[in-house]
Parts: sequence; structure tokens; C-alpha cells
Amino acid sequence: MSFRFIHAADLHIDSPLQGLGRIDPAMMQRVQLATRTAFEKLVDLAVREEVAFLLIAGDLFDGQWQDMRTGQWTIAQFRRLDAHGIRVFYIRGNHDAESKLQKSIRWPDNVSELSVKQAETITLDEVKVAIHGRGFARPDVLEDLAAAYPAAIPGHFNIGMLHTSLQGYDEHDPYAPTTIDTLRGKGYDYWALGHIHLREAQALCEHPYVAYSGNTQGRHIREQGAKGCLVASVADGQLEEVRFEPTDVLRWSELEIVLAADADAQQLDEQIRDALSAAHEKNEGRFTVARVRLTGRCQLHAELNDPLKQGDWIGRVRDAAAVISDELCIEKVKIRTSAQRSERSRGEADLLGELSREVALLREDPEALAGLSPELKSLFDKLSSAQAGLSDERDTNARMEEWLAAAEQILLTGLEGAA
Ligand SMILES: [Mn+2]
Repeated sequence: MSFRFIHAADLHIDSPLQGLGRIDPAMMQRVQLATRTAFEKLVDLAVREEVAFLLIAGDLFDGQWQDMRTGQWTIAQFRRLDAHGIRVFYIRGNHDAESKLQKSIRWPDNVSELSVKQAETITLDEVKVAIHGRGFARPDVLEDLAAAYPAAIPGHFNIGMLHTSLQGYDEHDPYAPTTIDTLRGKGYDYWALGHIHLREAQALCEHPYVAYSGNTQGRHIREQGAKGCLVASVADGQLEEVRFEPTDVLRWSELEIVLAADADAQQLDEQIRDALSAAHEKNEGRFTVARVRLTGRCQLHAELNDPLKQGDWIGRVRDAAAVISDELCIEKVKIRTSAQRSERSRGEADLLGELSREVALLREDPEALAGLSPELKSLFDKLSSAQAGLSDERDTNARMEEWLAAAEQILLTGLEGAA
């Protein structure tokens, strides 16, 4: 006997997409519906693939609903599955924990929400499947939920559903932490995990199969690339194949444009146009939101960094995007170029030469750089709370290098002008 099922998680239905900047109002509406459209595509896929059931491993919703419409809309999608005899198994995650999302939901008959009080098992006799899972009662579940899951039921294809921050994903909120060894110890065939939005090209473990599906739709610049779900095929109680299927309608891309030393404004325009076109094409007609980083040691550096002209340069990038397609927009433009001067001045005996050599030494000495960071970090924290959008999730070291380069440029430009 063979059947297929879909493993999805982190749909975050009606989560607002962040950082879109200026965008056509008509387009904005479509963009803000992206998490819903991704779910519609997921349902279409389930129907097309004739799956036996759909697993949702937590964070179906982004949080408390604005109103009942979010719930009603979702129920209507579940009914579409019901019309095709497709069952749904759902556990709550930290975003849609029972304490957080208290609106009473009456799911259609094909939807089973697993208990938040203890691990629950549901068996499907027609396909010989046992599904084990436990949802979140409160968002901050810090115990290892998997440890208390029951042992596998013999003669069944055993699936564990879990919303978890698995060991090794330390930068994420440490909810329901567990280890691969704990999961392996249960003797299941498949672990359908949720919580980590990143899509890994490979499973975390092959036997049992342990994987995060990632989220169904990227919501900001840190959730780049294709997003979707996993379609698994089982034959005679054995997992045959697991494949990724995209469901996203909008993709976030970060583009680095390296300017040549002698590039002029026209060449910059061409490079921007080419990079944006390529990104839009790569996303196969999906709405594309791009962050553009301009880098390189170049003669345009001073002009690009002139505070009075920066608005124009950024406008130029936005215009380039608008000309290519109305389904392409710019999230942010980051100008991170540097002057040609410092390379040259490093060999000279004057003040500029000394400064350049000092900076070069500092750059090559991670300890010295780290020594500067405590002071700068408190400064940065103040800055980022004052200025939304500065709060990148990058580590301080990466930031330090960026600042060092910026400080060097400011000093060199200033000193050069004074000379
Ligand atoms: Mn989560």
C-alpha cells in the first residue's frame, strides 16, 4: 500500500510582511495577502498530489487574530481539503499557543488538533499510520516535549509532530528543545518539525527522517529564497521519497553590486539593471523584493556617500526596479563602497599613510577588533532602538568590520579635504 502526505509548518497566516518600503497601493494589497495565497497554493498542491493527510507542525497563525476573519478564511481552506477526503493534523506552536490564541475555533471534521496537555497519538487504520504530537499550551515551553512522546506503535508508519528549537539552532528562541538522539530513541519513521523557518537542502537525519519544512512564505529580508513544504511518499510502510515543493508568491533577494574602480554613473545603472533583472528571472515570475548593496573601491565612492546626493542614488535604484517590472521592488539600498585612496596611501609616510596602516592592522587582528566592541555595542544598541531597520541579526564582528571601513572612509575623506 502506498500513500503521500505533506509536512508543512510556520504558515504564519496574516503575518504582515516587513520592510517593503514604497510600493504601489494596489500591489501592496496583493503582497499583504502573500501568507494566505501561499496557503491556498499548499491546499491546491495537496489536492493535486492526492495526499492522504496534511501535517501542520505549529505556527499556523502569526498570533492573536485581528478579527474572526483570519480563522474563518482558514477554515474555508480546510473545507476544500475535506471535500477531497484529506485529513489535517495540527499542533500549536509558540505563535499560536493556546494561551495566546484564545478565540474558540470549531474546526471542520477533517481537522484534528492534537492535545496541548500531553503527547497524543492518532492512528489511521486505512493507511497504517500512527501520528504522535503535542502542541504548545503557552508560548514559552522550555521543557523537552519529545522526551515524553510514546514509543512507536508496531506495524505502523510512525510520525512525530513537534514544534521545537532543536539543538544546534541556538540563535532561535529555545522552545521545546530536544536532540536528534532523543527523537531517534522513539523508533519513529518520520519527524515533522516546525519553528525553524530556514529551509535546509538536506534532512537533519535520514533514519528516522528528521526535517524542518521551513515556512511557506518568506516575510522579510532574513527569510530569503524559495519557501514551501515537503511532500513525502510512503510505500509498504517505508519512506520512499521526500521532495520540496515551493508555495511562496513573493521572494526576498539580497544583491551585491560590486562597482569597478573606474565605473561611472551609467555603468552603475547598467549593473543595477542587470542584477535586478537576473534576480527577478531567477524567482520565476514571483513578486521579488530586493535589498541592494553597493560595494567596491571606486571613484564614485565620494559621490555615492555624499549625504546630499544619497537620496537621488537610492531613487535611481528604485526607478530601475520599477522599469523592469511592477512585480519587483526595493526593500533597502545599502551603500557600502570605499574610496580608492586607502590602498594607495598605505605606502606613504604621511598621516594618511599611518591611518591606513593602523586600520589595516586592526582589520587583521580579530582580538583587537573584539576589544573595541563592548563600547561600540552599547552605542549600537542605542542607535538601533532609535532607528528601526538598523537592527540586523548579524553578529557584532561583522558589524565591527563594516564600521571600521566606514570610519576609515570618513577619516580619509576628512583628512584629504583638509590637506
Ligand atoms: Mn515558532
